Amino acid sequence: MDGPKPTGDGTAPSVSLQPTIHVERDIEHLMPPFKNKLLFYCNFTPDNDSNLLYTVEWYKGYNTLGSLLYESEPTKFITEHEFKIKTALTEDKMGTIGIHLVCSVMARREKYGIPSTPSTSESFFAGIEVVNKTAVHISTNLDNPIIYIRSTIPFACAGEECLLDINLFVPSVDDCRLPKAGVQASSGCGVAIPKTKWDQPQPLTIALKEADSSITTDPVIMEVYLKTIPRFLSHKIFQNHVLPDRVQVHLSRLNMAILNGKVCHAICDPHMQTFDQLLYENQREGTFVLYSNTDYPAEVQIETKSCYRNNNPPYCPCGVAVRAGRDVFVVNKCEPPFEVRMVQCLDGVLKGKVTTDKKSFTVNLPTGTVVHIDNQGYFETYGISYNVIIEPALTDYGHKNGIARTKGLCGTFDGNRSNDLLKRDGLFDNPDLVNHWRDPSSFNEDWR
Ligand SMILES: [Ca+2]
Repeated sequence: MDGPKPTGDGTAPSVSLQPTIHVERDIEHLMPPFKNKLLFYCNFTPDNDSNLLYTVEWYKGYNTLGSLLYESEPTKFITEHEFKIKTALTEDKMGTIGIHLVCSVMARREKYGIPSTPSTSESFFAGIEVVNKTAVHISTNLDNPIIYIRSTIPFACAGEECLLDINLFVPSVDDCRLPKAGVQASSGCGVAIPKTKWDQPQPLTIALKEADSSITTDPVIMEVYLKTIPRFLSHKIFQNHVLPDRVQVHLSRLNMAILNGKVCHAICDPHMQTFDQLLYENQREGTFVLYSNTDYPAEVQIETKSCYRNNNPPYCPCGVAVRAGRDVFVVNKCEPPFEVRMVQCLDGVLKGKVTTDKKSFTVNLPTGTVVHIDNQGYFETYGISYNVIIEPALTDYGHKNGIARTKGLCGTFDGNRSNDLLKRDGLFDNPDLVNHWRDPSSFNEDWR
């Protein structure tokens, strides 16, 4: 027979409520004293029996129930709004952000009746978290790593555009072991969360603070913390808060080893070698891009001529132009008038960086790359031939934003020989078809 179920019959209700935690910001108070607060609701669908009384308990805890933060009075579920207000966990009872919360609901038939088995929510992290929690790796040759910071709770501050600033810091508890190099946010001090986009992950790029020359062990592992700004008066629970997630950063200089013995060369009569030591030939006349750094404005061009000026092989490099910024150093011994000079010196970055020894030249680029222009003299009747040898630096290695740091006849310097014959259009010649006596099909022409 239908009708109201009896209450107070001494039995516990049998309910399964599957509560979930939701958070809201109370009405914003934008004038002092700011009474902004967060409200956490334990949402569930009530049982068909509208006479049941529910007790909502709030715990601090992750997977297990920790300390009790708040326990509501046994409350009837009459309207959802009223019930939520009466059973909500408020910010003042939470004490701090950056904790996990669990809510638990029990039902009774009367105020002092026997409670049902508690229905417990999944834990909810109430705070600001690092989304990608795995260690990040920094070296001079890798793209700077990005971590994402996300708030799971809204905050109050004046203006639609207002932000909550979170700063990156390295604790100085053990200065002796910390590398001087260190890390920093690539722009500003950290990351800012916009009020209106509080639940959207915000990227934070971590960069080396300075050159890694002071890092002597490999790798150095350090922990970096994130902390909200010291004063956030409009919503104080957000101020001076250290995020529980730490970011482990691995600083590495292991890449010094990758430079060992790696040179690119064009030696008479141009026998070519890329940085990754692919050998090929360039038996043709013209001006070619030998080396270009895609990250810094540095480039080396060579001019080749038939060594005996008879339009037949062999061909010899007889001219070299080295550009860094807007400075250009030129050696031209291909055709008279011969010249060796700084044709342009607008930035002064090559000033004092060209040394001469017995008609040979060494150019030190700001990138650390060294260009040797060695006089071979074999064909002096017709001009002078040079062996051009480039010693790469760490700034030449690898890729940045998906783009190889070097291009040109020296190839892409990344330890992978198979991608060395990269052309301007992004296509490759087949490295398997070239060797120390055979030209690639179109690679050389492409860098003319
Ligand atoms: Ca390569």
